[in-house]
Amino acid sequence: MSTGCLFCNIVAKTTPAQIVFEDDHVLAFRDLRPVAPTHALVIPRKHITGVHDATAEDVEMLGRVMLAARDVAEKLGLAGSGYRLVVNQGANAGQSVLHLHCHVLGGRPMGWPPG
Ligand code: DGP
Repeated sequence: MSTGCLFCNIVAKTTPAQIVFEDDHVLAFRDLRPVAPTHALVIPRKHITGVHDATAEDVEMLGRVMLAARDVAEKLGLAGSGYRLVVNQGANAGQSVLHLHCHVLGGRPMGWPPG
């Protein structure tokens, strides 16, 4: 828990969110500003600012985030059509919330390279 962290507050449920999945390690909820017909975020309960701050101790947590993202995509009906998982790191990637999160995006075709 990091004081003042928006996503820690969602984990603590002091800030409301539309939760779509949770277990002992991760939480998934709808993005407040969706950029695709389906847009959810998967976060670890543990506070870590981003993937660049992960260490070897975080290997299991990172795997859990990825598998939860897969499960969320399945639950939200994206498995058949496909989906994109995105982890933004730092300013050039547009990371705006400094608590590691994986975007689950789907419901429309997506271009490559990303903008
Ligand atoms: P990023 O730009 O990768 O740091 O993504 C942060 C995302 O978090 C962005 O898509 C909007 C979303 N977001 C910001 N504030 C809130 C909030 O209070 N609730 C929810 N559900 N999503 C939020």
